[in-house]
Amino acid sequence: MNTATSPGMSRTRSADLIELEHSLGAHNYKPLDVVLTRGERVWVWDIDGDRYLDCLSAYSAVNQGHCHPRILAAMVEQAGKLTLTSRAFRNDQLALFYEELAALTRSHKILPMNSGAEAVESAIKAVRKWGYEVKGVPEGQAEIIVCSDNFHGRTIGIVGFSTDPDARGGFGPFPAGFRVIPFGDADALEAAITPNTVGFLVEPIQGEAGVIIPPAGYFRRVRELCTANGVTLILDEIQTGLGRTGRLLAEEHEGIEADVTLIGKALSGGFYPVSAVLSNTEVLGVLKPGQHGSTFGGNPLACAVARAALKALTEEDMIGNSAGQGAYFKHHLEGMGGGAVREVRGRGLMLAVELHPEAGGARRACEALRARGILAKDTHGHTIRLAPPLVITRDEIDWALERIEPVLAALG
Ligand code: IF1
Repeated sequence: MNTATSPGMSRTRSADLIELEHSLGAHNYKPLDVVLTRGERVWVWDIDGDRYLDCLSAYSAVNQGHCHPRILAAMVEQAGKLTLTSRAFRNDQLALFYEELAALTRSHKILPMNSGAEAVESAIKAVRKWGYEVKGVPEGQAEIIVCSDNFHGRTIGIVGFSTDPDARGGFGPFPAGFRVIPFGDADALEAAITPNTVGFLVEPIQGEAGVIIPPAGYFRRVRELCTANGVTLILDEIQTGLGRTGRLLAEEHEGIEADVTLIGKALSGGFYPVSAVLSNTEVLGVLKPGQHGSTFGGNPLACAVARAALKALTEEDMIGNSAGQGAYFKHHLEGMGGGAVREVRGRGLMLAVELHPEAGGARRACEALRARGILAKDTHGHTIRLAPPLVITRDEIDWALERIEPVLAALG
């Protein structure tokens, strides 16, 4: 009997897989109980054959859409040629990856890594070293300023400066040298800067915090303060970058340029972990042979995949589509809710619907959306994040709106 064509059998299979995961895996996630097996563009299918519109895009890693054919072809081709050399030797993809990424982002130096957290850690290392060697900070005294409600990853260094008790609690001791200020408050930044401040690490829009957009003009003042005080401005664009907000980088909305920009996630279109530290100053120049590295960072498979992912993003106008469809989606979300919606926030296709506290919670709303064929993720209790792949069409947004409306209306 073919389980794939028998609903009864595959329901059992779905339950079996969930049970197996539960018994063998660490319980550091509580996913929706949908077991996905296939994806194409904005759509994913579970093992029962039910189709869903993906409104999470793997936290913006799948901006180009699931299984994008050009990225797939590049991956398959490169996988059959050469996958990993380590950085002990050179490969013929790395230089081209640098060339294309530098041209696109107008960066001077690039450090390739794998995960987003590794890019963040790498930037912290480079900026500290730059502080000692270039800025002249006394050894061991470098300070980095970060924001409350930040999300930059899961390593010890990073969770050490998280303000989320779940992310940080029980994992200490942590590295010193970080100072936390409120997000969106340039006066707080000015007050926190000391002669030992080497960097300010911040998300252009706070993602995990619930798609929080800072006040207009905030980043212009941040840029001025960093420049005036010799502080490296490090923008974590791991989630906001690569078209998600309707521009290549979210910094463009603010009319500023970071000194160091971190990208990851969609750099591979979801095929492979690829991240990078981009630098416009000589910050990355302080890293000398033997002082930093990664077995997989800059490998030819990663580079070939990333090159194709960047081409798909730019040549297929996904960034323009993100801006246009995002504005349309947001406008229509704002017009619905039957009282349950407190606020709709976002830029491009990085959107969030915040519910009133009495509306019964965003997790419940996401379960209801799932029952209607939409996969979305709750955050912080009352916020639903909506971030479909950037290839979504007007018709597909209308399809989503038709299903979101009754769910929000039923929340009361
Ligand atoms: C998980 C959130 C999103 C990020 C920013 C660095 C990283 C991330 C701005 C680290 C990663 C992910 C990781 C994912 C949940 C997720 C997330 F809800 F936690 F905040 F996207 F909204 N900087 N974000 O958003 O990148 O090391 O994971 O490659 O399950 O932890 P990574």
